[in-house]
Amino acid sequence: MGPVERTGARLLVDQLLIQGVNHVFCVPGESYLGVLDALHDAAAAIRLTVNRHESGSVFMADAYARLTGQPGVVFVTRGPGASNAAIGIHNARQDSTPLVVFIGQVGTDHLGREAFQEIDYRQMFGPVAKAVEQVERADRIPEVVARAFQCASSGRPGPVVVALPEDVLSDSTSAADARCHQPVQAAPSDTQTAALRSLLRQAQRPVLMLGGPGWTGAALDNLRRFVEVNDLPVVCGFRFQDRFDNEHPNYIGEAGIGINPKLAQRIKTADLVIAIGLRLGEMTTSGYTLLQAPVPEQTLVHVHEGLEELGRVYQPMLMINSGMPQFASRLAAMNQIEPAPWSAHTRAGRAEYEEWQQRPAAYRQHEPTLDLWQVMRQLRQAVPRNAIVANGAGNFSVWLHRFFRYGAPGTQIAPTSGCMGYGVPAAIGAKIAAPERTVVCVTGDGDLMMSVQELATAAQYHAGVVFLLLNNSMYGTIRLHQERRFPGRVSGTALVNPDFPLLAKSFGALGVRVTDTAGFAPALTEALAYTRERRRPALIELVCDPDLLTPEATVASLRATLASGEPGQA
Ligand SMILES: Cc1ncc(C[n+]2csc(CCOP(=O)(O)OP(=O)(O)O)c2C)c(N)n1
Ligand SMILES: [Mg+2]
Repeated sequence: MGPVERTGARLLVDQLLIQGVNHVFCVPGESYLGVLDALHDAAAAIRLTVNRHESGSVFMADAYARLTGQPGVVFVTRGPGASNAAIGIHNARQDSTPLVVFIGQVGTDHLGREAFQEIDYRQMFGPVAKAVEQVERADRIPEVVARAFQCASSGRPGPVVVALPEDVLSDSTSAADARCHQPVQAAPSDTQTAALRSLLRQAQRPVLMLGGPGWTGAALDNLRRFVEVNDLPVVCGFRFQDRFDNEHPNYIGEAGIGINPKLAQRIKTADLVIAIGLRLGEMTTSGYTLLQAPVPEQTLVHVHEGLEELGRVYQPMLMINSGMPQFASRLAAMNQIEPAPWSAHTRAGRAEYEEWQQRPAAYRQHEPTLDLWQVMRQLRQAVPRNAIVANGAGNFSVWLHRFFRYGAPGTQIAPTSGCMGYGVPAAIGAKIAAPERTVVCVTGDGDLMMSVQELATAAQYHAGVVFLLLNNSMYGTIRLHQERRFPGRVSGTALVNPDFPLLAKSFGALGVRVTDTAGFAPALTEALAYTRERRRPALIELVCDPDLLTPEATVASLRATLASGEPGQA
């Protein structure tokens, strides 16, 4: 565009259009009224979703970004708005989600005075966001916005914060537009792929670990071809279970919280670990025990988009800085390794996964009236394979992650940062991004109540999400840790909850309570039909047995184990 006079706010919205933005999530504030006004004119191209809490805006934008592959965009107001958004910014950093979060700021002539709601965002978000920018002149809006999108989407993606002083939005400028950003990823060299092949040729018990951002459907197809040709066992990292079809005979499980002990052993005793796309973080490595830091016993190959992740904790034998599509196409082109002596090891890994999916050990002590093992199996059968399943944090997610089988890529939306309150808005954001798909959110009584206000957003935007609430009337995860460390001394973990079906109904949602196993299947059928036909949310409250802490442990079994002095595996 030529030298047209525009306000900073209008120039900013024009840059959003150029960057390909078609959806913005926000809670309004007087600090960026001009932007809201410019969005009014751009309404045909940019949809605006207004939330009830800024964490909801960021979590919804996060899910939207994961599903569309485009950076999610959020607007929040200064001070309090920014503070409410912080949880989502932290989560997006840990999840490597590309986001651009615009935050209102005091006028440039008051900066540094601790003016009304002023925060120095560079200090506040410095260690949290991938980058923090503050635009201090209207004519530099195009440059800074382009940089924010470029940074958010290249290398290891992440959240970028952009502070917008009020006068910068109201000033006029004839600055020219920027261009659309171009996400940039590295590619492996011939030498690196040859080195990988040579390490694989020497292996007897290799394990491939998969996860992280940046995968496309085509990249995962290429990876699957490589896995099938070489009959390799595949482990998905913590909350990246949808990167490989869980029904596939080469899938052997998730390296996450409550890992199958046999899988942990298989990884520990592997002679070659090829980690592709995922961070070798605390949750995926069982607290840095599956691999020793800094020099693991296994030969380690680490492939990651972010240069800074390579050699961060571990010193791999081979490090490859590459985007996932770039790396996977090289894998697909690699000649088959012959002979591959590990087929029996792959089959054994799969058999251990199947065994781990059988009836939970805790049922030996305690048969629950409402069987969550059956619930997860029935859920699996009732929803299409491309259904999106979101969750937040809590022990309820252990049942889902262990007994559900994720199918296609982009079907799991779960926070690797373990932040409560994520699942509810993320599921709504996913439904807004993909209205034709079935979206289910599995949540807990603690987790739901951290974002319950977003049910209003779901109703307002016709997001027909099915919420499965596992209500055990407590912060069960913390109670589990409490029973291990301070048995019998319940402190700060019991909850008195509202009438959840009634609460759901007040938001215009279907609200159903299920108290036994037989009640679940009909309730799910009703909820799926309701969300599809009425385009409104539905909530199924599952009244859970508080004694059943995990699939492995009841309160009684945990106390007995501790009393006998045996090391428990809970
Ligand atoms: C925002 C946030 N606050 C606190 C925690 C610590 N925390 C982890 S799980 C949990 C309890 C979750 O309760 P609920 O959703 O009821 O699930 P349950 O463990 O009972 O199945 C808490 C308090 C957290 N992870 N995130
Ligand atoms: Mg609970």
